[in-house]
Amino acid sequence: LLDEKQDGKIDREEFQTCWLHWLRQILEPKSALVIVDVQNDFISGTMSISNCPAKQDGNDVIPIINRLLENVNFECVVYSADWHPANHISFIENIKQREIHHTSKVTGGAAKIYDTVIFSGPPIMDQKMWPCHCVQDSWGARYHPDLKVVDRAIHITKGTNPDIDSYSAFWDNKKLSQTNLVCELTQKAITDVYVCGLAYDVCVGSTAVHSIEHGFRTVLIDDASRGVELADINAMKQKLIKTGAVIVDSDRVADMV
Ligand code: VGL
Ligand code: ZN
Repeated sequence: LLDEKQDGKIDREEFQTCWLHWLRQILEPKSALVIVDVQNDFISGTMSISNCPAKQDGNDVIPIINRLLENVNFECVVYSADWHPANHISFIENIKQREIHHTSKVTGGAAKIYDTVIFSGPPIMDQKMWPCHCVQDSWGARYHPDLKVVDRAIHITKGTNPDIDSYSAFWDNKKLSQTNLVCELTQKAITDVYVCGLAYDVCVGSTAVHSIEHGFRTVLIDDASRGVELADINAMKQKLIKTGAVIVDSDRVADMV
């Protein structure tokens, strides 16, 4: 930049932009904590991750997240909730009622729980089958009662379209529509996004990937997240690192914010 000027000086406007704006942003991060899907059904309800292959316990994230909320001064706190209508495409219970052609990617035949099936279109779609969970307004869809919910938080519901699943708190799985999360974060001039919650390899990971795609510095809080399948958790970690996210434990976060 300096080399381009004959007199070696940068003009006032460049100074404003480069130094006051960008440098301030680098030196003064504004951080958001995004708490993904810490809902009853994922902890002790129909889709308890303790029954899932990795046999992790969703309860474990609650004290860690509560401690972060008490000890770290986040600019804003976001809670997301999986919020499905009863006829949602991801529920194995609905696979017959929907009367659409499907084949299991795994067996090529009738789908079982946790199978990925291909639904005939439009749009032709890969969909992992889950037990009925997080039905709108049900007990299972509520935040776990022990989770601290701070005042003036942003609450995001997702997965409300019966025909499209939505793992991330930003986009649905087909990227056909967005929640208003990116607008909310942009309005607050958020630079850094910290993601945690349930499930690591599904909604937490997807949210972090989309956060990076939106240009936020993105940090996944490892010990404040629990997942479904060990192989998928590890694959998600690799993807996150490759995409440019940082993975840390919660005791590091206070120093970063
Ligand atoms: C989730 C599976 C299906 C999650 C939501 O919150 O991780 N997983 N729907
Ligand atoms: Zn869901």
